[in-house]
Amino acid sequence: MATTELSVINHKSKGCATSSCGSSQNQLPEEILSKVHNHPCYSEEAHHHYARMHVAVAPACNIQCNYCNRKYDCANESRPGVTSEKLSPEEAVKKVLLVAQTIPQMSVVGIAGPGDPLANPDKTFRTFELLAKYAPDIKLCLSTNGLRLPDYIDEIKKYNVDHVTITINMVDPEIGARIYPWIYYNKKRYRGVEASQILHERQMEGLRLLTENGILCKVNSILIPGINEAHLSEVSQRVKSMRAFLHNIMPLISAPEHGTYFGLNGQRGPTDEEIISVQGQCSGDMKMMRHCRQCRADAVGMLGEDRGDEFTKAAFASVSLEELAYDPEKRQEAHREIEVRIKEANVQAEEKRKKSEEIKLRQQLRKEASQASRTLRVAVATKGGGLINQHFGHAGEFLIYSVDEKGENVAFLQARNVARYCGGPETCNDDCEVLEKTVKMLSDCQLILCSRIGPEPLRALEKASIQVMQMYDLIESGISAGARAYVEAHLYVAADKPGVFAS
Ligand code: CLF
Ligand code: SF4
Repeated sequence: MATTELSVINHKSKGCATSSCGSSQNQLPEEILSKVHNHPCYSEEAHHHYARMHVAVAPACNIQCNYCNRKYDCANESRPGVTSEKLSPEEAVKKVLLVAQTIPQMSVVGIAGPGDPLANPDKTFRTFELLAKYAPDIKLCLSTNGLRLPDYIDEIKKYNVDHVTITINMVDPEIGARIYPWIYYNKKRYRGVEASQILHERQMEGLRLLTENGILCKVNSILIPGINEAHLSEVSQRVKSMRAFLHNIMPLISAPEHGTYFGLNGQRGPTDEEIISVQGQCSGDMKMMRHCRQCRADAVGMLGEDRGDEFTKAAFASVSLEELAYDPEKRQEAHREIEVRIKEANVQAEEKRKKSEEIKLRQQLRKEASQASRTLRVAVATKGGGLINQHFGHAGEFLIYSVDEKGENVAFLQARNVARYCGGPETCNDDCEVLEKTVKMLSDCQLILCSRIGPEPLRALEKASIQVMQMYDLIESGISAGARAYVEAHLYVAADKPGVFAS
């Protein structure tokens, strides 16, 4: 299969509902947007609405990957490199026209194997040539191991193939030697580190030429535990520096029955956690694709679905190319409807986003308000000496402090003068007006600390929801203890249990 879309498995990844893929269309330049807006792989949004199909016209390959065995084929398996039928270019185009009639949302035709498209250049470019003639509105895409990429940039441009995927699993040939046993290049077979060195240089050269020529390039990397998982962030940085558009980390699919070198030698695929972790390591430097479905080389339909069975050779064998009606206007109409749906979905999503931001903001404000209310304000009656040592009625001033609910962060705020409520045994308890003013003056405090208090002012303060504690203590430690007791009593009250205050 196309190198790229290679022997990796579907890995529990059917159905992607996330909207967090790095390939979101937000803030892309217009010329890029027009290239990706209906490409289901390059745009996470588009994959909900547009379909792709692969035509399996490229059986041969020019390298060997330890995770690939193209002889293994299972019609029920969604796995790169797997195909049920190989097609000639003419058959491929007939199939495309048939699919285009039936699935008008199919917007992209890719060649992704089952071998490497550029190891089969005649078939690959003949297919693209015919597609440009018979279905000019369909986007063309190819997926390659990159070995021959620098040789075919002109053809790729000529047929307007503006999406190319390169599978790059390493930028260090020592690591590459553990993935690629050999390559076949310039009529010679290379092995080991030398083979990977050549492959690496050709991949980098191909990527450079693609981006210089304005062709969008996605890089697929197969995550192989124990071999390249720690190396892929370096791959990501390198390809990003060379202006690759998107990076797709795909899990190795490895099972003995596939007959691959890795499968037969016990090389395991990554766990979900390992995939997420490596994607996370790479995402800081690179837009990540997270909705890949690791398609078969003959996949048809929306990503994650496979309608290949409806379009076997038998379905178009007896029909000529000319007989297959291609109605671009009908397709455009279908695409216009899709675009309207996308716009409506975007408006709804934007409204939802705004609502959820409003809710978040309100929650935040509430949280801040409740945190603020957890800072207590405490009034202290003192004769001096840093002590809580004054009778409430004798206090000519109160010192106002703030303290948090844990009794920490005691901070002096201000002193407030009051008229003495109790001038002595003769006048005590009979000056209602003074008491009223004092209570009002302290109404922003939750707690009053004093050495003693009479029953009349205690009642007045309780009525104003101000708690009082009688104590003789240093001011700071008294406030800390008082605040903790207040919070505890407050919880009791909240639980409908009698408070411990108001002694
Ligand atoms: Fe096919 Fe690949 Fe083109 Fe897409 S697939 S050649 S870029 S049209 Fe897409 Fe399939 Fe993943 Fe490939 S979901 S395996 S990334
Ligand atoms: Fe693709 Fe060829 Fe590697 Fe197989 S051996 S995965 S076809 S590049």
